[in-house]
Amino acid sequence: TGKGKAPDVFRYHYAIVSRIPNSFKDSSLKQKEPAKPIDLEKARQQHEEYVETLRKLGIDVLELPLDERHPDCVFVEDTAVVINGTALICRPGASSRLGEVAVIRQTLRKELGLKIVEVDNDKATIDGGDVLWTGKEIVVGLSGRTNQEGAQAIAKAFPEYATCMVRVEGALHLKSLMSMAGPELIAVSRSPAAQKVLKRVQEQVTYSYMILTVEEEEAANMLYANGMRVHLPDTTIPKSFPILEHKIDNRMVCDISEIGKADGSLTCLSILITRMKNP
Ligand code: CIR
Repeated sequence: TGKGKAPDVFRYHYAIVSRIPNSFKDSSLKQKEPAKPIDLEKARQQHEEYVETLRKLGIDVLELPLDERHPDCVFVEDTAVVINGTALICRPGASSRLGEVAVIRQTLRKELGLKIVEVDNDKATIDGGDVLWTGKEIVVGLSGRTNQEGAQAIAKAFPEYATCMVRVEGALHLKSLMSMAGPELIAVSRSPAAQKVLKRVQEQVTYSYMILTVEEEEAANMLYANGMRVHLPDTTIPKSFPILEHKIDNRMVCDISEIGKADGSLTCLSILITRMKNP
């Protein structure tokens, strides 16, 4: 599946990433109790390899300096949704993360010249990890981090696309359970939680998609950019790795096991941006 040239919506020229602060080790938010201890040096090394992977895809990567006040700042995906030259600045659902958006807003506006849209409802919360842009429409996960008011703000920010909402349970974000693996191709885990949410997605969407079923939940989050799929290594996803080897081409592997201990996934480590012609 997925041969041929990537359509323009998945062609990216810039990425924003944020370096990992020392506070990431002990103060980042973690779903699992007890949390596994994080090796900070290893996390930073894996992050550098992630940045290197983006550069190999021809993406110009802007690396923000680490911010000790924001232990989760490496997860930039949650702070803004960028589609078609417009950036919606999110209101992250975890209060410790609200302040992360300031530097992102400034970077998107000043360095990248994007049109900035703010959420105009104080009750709205949005984590970008709940926003699945399929290239044709937007699916918003209603999770512990993103609420209905947030989903409405997304629909309002991108009126040119259909937006639908699905309830997400048993996972941090919608994209913890599924992600784009190609044009019109959604990767999703076989897990009961993922299948339940997939059913809701299929009931709500306007367009139809092919499904790539993987085993482990983490395996369903991959980065589809510039015709490549970046996915996790066999050490993290032993059951899904052979499926990916067999079913998709144009693959690259990136290990973020240490960052994964704070629930990080491949998509959550960058904001990907397409250069618009004649802004
Ligand atoms: C958090 O709980 O907010 C972070 N520790 C993990 C955020 C991961 N974000 C994402 O997958 N989009």
